[in-house]
Amino acid sequence: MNMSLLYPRATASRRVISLDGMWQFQFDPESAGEAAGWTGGLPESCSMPVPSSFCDVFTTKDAREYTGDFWYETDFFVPGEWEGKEVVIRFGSVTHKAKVFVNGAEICSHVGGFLPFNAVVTDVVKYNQVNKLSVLANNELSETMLPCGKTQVLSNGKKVSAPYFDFYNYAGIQRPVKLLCLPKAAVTDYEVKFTLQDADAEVDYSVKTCGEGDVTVSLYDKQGNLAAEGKGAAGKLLVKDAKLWNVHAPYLYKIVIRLYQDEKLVDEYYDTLGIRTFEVKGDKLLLNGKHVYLRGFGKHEDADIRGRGLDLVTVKRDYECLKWVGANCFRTSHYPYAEELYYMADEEGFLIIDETTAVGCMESTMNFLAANQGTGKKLGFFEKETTPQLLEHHRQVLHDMITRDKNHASVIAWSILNEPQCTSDGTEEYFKNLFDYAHELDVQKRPRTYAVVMMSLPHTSKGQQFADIISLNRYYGWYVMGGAGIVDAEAAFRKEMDGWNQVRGDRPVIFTEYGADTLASEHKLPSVMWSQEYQNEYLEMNHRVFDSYDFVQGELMWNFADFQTTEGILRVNGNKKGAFTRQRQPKDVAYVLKSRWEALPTDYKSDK
Ligand code: EVA
Repeated sequence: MNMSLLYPRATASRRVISLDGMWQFQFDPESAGEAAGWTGGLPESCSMPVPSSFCDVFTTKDAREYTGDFWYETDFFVPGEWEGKEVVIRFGSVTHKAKVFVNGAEICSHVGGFLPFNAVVTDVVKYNQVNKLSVLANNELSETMLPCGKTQVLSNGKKVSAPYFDFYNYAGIQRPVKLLCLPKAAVTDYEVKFTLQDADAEVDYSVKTCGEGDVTVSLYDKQGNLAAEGKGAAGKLLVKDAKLWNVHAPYLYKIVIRLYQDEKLVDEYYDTLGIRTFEVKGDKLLLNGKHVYLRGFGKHEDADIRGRGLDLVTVKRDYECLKWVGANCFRTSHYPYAEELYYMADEEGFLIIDETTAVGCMESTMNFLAANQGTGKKLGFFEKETTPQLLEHHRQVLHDMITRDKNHASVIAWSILNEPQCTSDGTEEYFKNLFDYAHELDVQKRPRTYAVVMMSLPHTSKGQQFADIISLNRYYGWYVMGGAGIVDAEAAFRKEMDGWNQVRGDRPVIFTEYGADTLASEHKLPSVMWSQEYQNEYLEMNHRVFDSYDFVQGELMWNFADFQTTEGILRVNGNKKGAFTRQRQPKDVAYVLKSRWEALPTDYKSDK
């Protein structure tokens, strides 16, 4: 039960109580809290909302930039009638490390800040009483954990985060926390795969349970009518006249899984289920056998004050903006997002490229110097002494992401890394391990990809051989040959594309990033870099290039909205490549995208 990552649902056999709200919070810079007995109560705490990042709610720089251990604490009541069942506290995420205590007893720990985990507390809670939940968290970055980075110590002794990635290292309990009561014998997971036959669909399912019992699986249509039924932990459902899930036209069935012991119902779990197929065929992407051209964005979970904390208002606004601008797809750059977002993509008919937390796997000047001091030897990022540790963690993240997200109709592909250093020898072994593992874990065998950094060129990248879709992050006209040099940028871009055409085999290429920083306050005629006019010109140049290569099958602009990064000379209080501002209002470029994307047919380039 501990490992079940099923999204919490209240049913005849299950109870869910939200623990979100105002908790208590305290920094622990000396890492002394545990020894000092803080699990019995925080000595000098302040209030802190859950879910939220802690960083931007404070008004001092020390608090915002705090790096190290910190504590969250709340009280919760466990109903007496739950005795004899399994009681679990389910964290949507704690960034980046967590150790959980209940009534002072250590329950579990977890590493990785963007996926759920469970604390089974059946034997430690006091029933019909109030209990104390304490979480010791830590937000330090390292090279053996994802995302990669390191911690630096300032001359005043304070630690600060040095991310190897371009987004602010927001931390805290950033997603919902739920108290669950589950039956001892229960459904722990299920998976489905689809075959379409004329108007009908076959749903191959398999269900995992803890405890023996008889399983039934029922599929209901939107009106609540039974559409198909199966008996046994694995089997096939035949859905007559299946209504398919589609882009912007989603149809969701309800799947209900029941577990019986001696003909008595002991557990019931339900989920929404979209029936669809997705595959790469030659250089085309096919949804339900029909060609689809991707258009949309790389996104972030990022908003004013709450940082990376789940905020349903922002989630709703984002989907409204995505629909308005004519997008059909986004990438969860650079980490798996909150589950609520995937359910909404299923409901709204959006396609998701689901990305792991593998960002920053790149030899920066900083880590290169530290790792190779004095040796003069150039080591690749995947050839370090610590690489086996990183790989183990990466496998865990991939496992949990695919386990959590595999049944969403919206999820069409796995992005296994973002911009890794993939020109050195260690790349192949590291990549093969993960790309094979993704196929092993996913019964639907969704295409696997990773976002290829600028410096990785068609003939130097050792990673591209593993990708089912080649995904490029390219900034011709921004980081290179910007401004008046955009003419040369276009020529260099085309030259590189000709190179990809030589090595791609019969695979599609999509753009997972292209963009230019732009201040919503700036206009200039003629354009200069950072002005809205330049962002428009930059995009128009990129689109011209995309339109001239038929094997380019998607364009995900960087970024949907402006977002917070670490401060520095390359960023004006954050990354400003958004088509929308951080407050989700359109820049001029959003209208350029809207008129292009609304005019492009869904199956753009299908006949070529
Ligand atoms: C950028 N470029 O420079 C973006 C980053 C992103 O924010 C990248 O994948 O190549 C990264 O994280 O704006």
